[in-house]
Amino acid sequence: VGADQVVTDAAVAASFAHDLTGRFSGRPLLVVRPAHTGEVSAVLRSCARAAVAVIPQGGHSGMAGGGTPRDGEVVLSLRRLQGIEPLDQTAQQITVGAGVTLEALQEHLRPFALALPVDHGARSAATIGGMAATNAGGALAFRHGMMRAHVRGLEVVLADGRVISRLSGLLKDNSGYDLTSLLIGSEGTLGVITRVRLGLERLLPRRATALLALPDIGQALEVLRLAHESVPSLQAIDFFELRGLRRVCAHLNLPAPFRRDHEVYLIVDCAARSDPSEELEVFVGVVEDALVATDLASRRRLWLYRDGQNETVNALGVPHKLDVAVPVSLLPRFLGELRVRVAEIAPAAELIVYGHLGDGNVHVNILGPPVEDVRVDVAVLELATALGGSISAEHGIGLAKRGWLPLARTETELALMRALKDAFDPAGLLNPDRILPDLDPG
Ligand code: 2HG
Ligand code: ZN
Repeated sequence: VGADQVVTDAAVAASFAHDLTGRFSGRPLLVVRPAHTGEVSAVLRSCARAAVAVIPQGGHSGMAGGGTPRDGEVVLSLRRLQGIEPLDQTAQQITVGAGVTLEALQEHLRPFALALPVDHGARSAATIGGMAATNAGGALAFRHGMMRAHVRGLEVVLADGRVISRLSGLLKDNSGYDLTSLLIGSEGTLGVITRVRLGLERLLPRRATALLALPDIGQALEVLRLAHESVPSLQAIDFFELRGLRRVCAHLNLPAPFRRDHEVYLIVDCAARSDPSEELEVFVGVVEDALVATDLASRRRLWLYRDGQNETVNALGVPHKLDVAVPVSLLPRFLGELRVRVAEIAPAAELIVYGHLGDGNVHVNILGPPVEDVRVDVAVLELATALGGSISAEHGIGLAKRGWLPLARTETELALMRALKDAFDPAGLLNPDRILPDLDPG
């Protein structure tokens, strides 16, 4: 890759070695920055020969320790894989290098009035390769699905350097097992994604965003029901609470959005061919207060109250960060029991909760208890599981939750996952110990 693309200087390597939450960090052996698939393949062959562990890394905006090195691992940074291939306007698809950021792709596609219908607050850092490897979700997922729904093909380098490439973009391809699609959501444990073919959607020109104030989460579900019934332009419906709002306003120096406080807030995003704000009138009478914006700058200002939550929490300390999902109708019960359990275990803890209402994805952030004290983590994951939910909605398992995977998966499923890992990476050098828990010695 050239000597200048191998970073051994500890101070420089450190910038690849600390995650956003402040929870995970390591001292990598080195950071290597290949520029194309051939170089990725050569790097992986060398690492296999030397039997060193490799951790593939994109924009490093993940929150589960899936992309943060531990001591002695080689960071394989994919950020230089920046190619954007010509847009296929007939198929409405595009192939891009793994290192292209979501924001760069959005800017590239805007003049064509097209977009990848996956979006989230980390758009300036997150790369398309990393988003495919983690099956990224975000606020549009309840309407458009997660990354998996939009990946039409992948090029992947295996742990021993062999390359598989399925980039023709066929929607219909049932010629045997769909091997590359196993890579989606595999968090760098099965292979390294180098190119991604994406299906795109037409950008709808007229937009409206509403910030709605509500007395409780039960009423938020009533808004969701109404939205499904009579707001066909709905693209996103996220929620947050008063405690989080107060923290965001203080941290980002924002004015309170309404004259008085409310318990729960929803941010609703709509897109259509003609002005969708009229559709929002259906909420009058159901909400306690509302603000509506149609121009980009005002819409962004409203979203800051929601998208600023993650940054604000991280600035307050190292949180216990639990990304879970529960069936939407059980959200009031989940949030009620969550508060009781956390108060029992850690009475002084601060609980900041927000997330994606439409798909029951709750971001539980708990500040106060030391990171090693995992009693609150266990309580949250067990509660979500007991209600038929998931221990990881959109952030993945990484290092953060591998010990708890048996809560979510049966022995049979875990055995199949281990067999897949062995088939793809028999020496166990790719992102070792991420996702899969240690084998029970008994
Ligand atoms: C979001 O929805 C991100 O803001 C981050 O998924 C979630 O801060 C979090 O826990
Ligand atoms: Zn989220």
